[in-house]
Amino acid sequence: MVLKLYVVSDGPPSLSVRQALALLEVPCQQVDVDFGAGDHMTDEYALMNPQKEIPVLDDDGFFLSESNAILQYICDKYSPGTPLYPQDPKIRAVVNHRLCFNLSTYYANISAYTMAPIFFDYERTPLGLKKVHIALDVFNTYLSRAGTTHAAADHLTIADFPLINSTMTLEAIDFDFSKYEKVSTWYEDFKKDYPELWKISADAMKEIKHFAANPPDLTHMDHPIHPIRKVKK
Ligand SMILES: N[C@@H](CCC(=O)N[C@@H](CS)C(=O)NCC(=O)O)C(=O)O
Repeated sequence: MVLKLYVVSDGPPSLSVRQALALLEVPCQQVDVDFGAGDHMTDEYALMNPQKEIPVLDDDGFFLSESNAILQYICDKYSPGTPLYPQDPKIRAVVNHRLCFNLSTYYANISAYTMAPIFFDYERTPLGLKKVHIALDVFNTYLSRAGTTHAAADHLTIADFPLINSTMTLEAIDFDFSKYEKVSTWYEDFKKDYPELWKISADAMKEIKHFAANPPDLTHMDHPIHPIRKVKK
C-alpha cells in the first residue's frame, strides 16, 4: 500500500517531511488536513496521533507522528544508506543533535514568536524576541564551530529541512536575521542550491504571509490549549 502523509500546507514540520520524500523520490499520497476546520481535533484523528498534531505518516497501518521520527524512518526504511541520514555514528549523531536542537529550542523559540501570534491570541513580547535571538545565536555558533556548509555536515541531511523551515517563518514575518551571518549564508545557499526543495518552503511562506496580513478566523474552534483570537466582524 502506498504511503500516506497527513499534512498541513503551511506547517513547517509537514514541509520538512515533504522535502525528504521529494528528494528520495518515495511515492506518497498526501492528505491535506484542514487545520482551520479542526480536522486534527477529531477522535478519529487521535487514533493516528493522540497529540492531535500534524504531520502523521501512515505506512500501511503503522502510524508515526513527530516529524523528526518520520524523517529518520523514511530514510532507514526507504533509502537505507542515503547521505541524507549518514550511517557514520558521529555524523549521524550530529544530524540527530540538530534535529533535537530544532525541536527543543530553535523551532520552539522561533515559532512561539512567528507562528503562534498569527494563528492564535498571543502577543510578540520582548521575552519572546530574546528567545528568538538566543536560538539564532546558538545555531550560528554551531554552524561556525562545525565549519560545515550544511546544518550537520558538508552535504544536505535531514537536519537541514526542519532548520530551514523554522528560519523560513522568520522571513515570513520580515524578521531581519542577517547579523547571524552563518545562518543567513546557509539559508540563502539552500535556496540557491536546492530550488525545487526550497519551492516547497516558499509556497508555504506565501501562505503564512497571507495569514499574517489576514489573520484567520478560528472563533469556531474549541482549542484545548491555544487561546483563540476574537475577530471583529
Ligand atoms: N513536534 C511536532 C510538532 C507538530 C506540530 O506542532 N504541528 C502543528 C501544525 S504546524 C500542529 O499540528 N498543531 C496543532 C494545533 O496547534 O492545534 C512535529 O515535529 O511533528
